[in-house]
Amino acid sequence: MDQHQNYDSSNIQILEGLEAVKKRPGMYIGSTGPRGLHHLVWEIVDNSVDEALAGYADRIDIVIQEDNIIEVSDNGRGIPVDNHPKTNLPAVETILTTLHAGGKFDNNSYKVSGGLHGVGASVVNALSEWFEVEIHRDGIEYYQRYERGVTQCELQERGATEKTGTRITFKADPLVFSECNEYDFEILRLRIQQMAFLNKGITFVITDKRSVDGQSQTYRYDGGIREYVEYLNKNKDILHEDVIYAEGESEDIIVEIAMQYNNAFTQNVFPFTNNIHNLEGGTHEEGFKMTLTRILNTYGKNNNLFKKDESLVGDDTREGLTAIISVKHPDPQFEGQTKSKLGSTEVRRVVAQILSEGLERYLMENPQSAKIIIEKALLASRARLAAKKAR
Ligand code: 0RA
Repeated sequence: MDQHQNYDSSNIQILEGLEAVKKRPGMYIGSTGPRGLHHLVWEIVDNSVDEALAGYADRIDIVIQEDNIIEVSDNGRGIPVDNHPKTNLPAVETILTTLHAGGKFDNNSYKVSGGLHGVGASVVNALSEWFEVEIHRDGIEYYQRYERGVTQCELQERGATEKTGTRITFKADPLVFSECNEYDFEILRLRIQQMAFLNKGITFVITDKRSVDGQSQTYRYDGGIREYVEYLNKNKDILHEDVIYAEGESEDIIVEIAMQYNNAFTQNVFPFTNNIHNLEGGTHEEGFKMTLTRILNTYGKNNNLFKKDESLVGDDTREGLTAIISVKHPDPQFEGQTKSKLGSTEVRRVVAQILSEGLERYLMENPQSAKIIIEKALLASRARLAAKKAR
């Protein structure tokens, strides 16, 4: 096949891909209502988060410009611009105009983006009235523009630059998002704050420039999910000062757990996979619960904190508990009604192993807190048994 023919055939594939997205946007972004509209932002932000998690970026700016134009910039390496052998187009153009092109260029990259939909920037491009990319890389500033996913000009060199990074600016297509084209600052702000908690050390700045008194918020949590737990417990009476924290990596799965008890009776255990909250739980939550129950029972018995025949069931160990379980998995499997339940079975034992080590160590080193935690669980256990007896 000669170069020209190759170019033509891949060009046709690109157009077919874009048409599929435009025909059934809901299949790619869930809906064309407010959720789908906000989903466009997350698709773009996720790519910058991946670049940061790979260790190349530490700042991401999200701006809502006038007319609901979204601008997302990062200080990463910049999307590659070299010619891609298959399409004979610059890598950036291939990524932004081809369905599922992401990841194909960089096999050893550890991708965290791609949760429920995780369809990539080309889908956002296809569903945008216009879409522009600006890349700073190797001392050169590059620029390209697309309309409804169709390339408008060759990748341009716009001169010299000192910095590196990527800026994407897009306007959601009003013909697609006909009922809703207004971004809700609160929705964007809350999710950005959550991303900042879940990805320690990255600075996120979100700015709303739609009105004269526009607002801006900066989030950066070096303590990550430890600070998330402190934040969730901030109006509660905590039972021990320091947040219990465990982290580790095994079988390519990164696990972080943060937990702290308060004197209330509700449980707040939030499991995440690749920065997405799993409302239906899954194997990470199962591994967490069974290990917490096992370790607290063992500790209580070994340290003579139980009256004879006493033991804790799972629910006893979670009264007043605030916990975040965050796993980063290169290829997670989901199940359940809304595909929000983590099914990957290996995660259960990886979480169990990492929590066992971390929690055992914490209890050993903090006997005062350990005693308070066991007593809290025993209180729950005794109340449970008393209620049962009364019935
Ligand atoms: C190096 C290689 C690849 C992508 C990037 C850097 C990169 C992409 C984005 C998107 C937003 N900001 C970015 N910064 C860097 C190619 C890997 C692939 O094909 O996904």
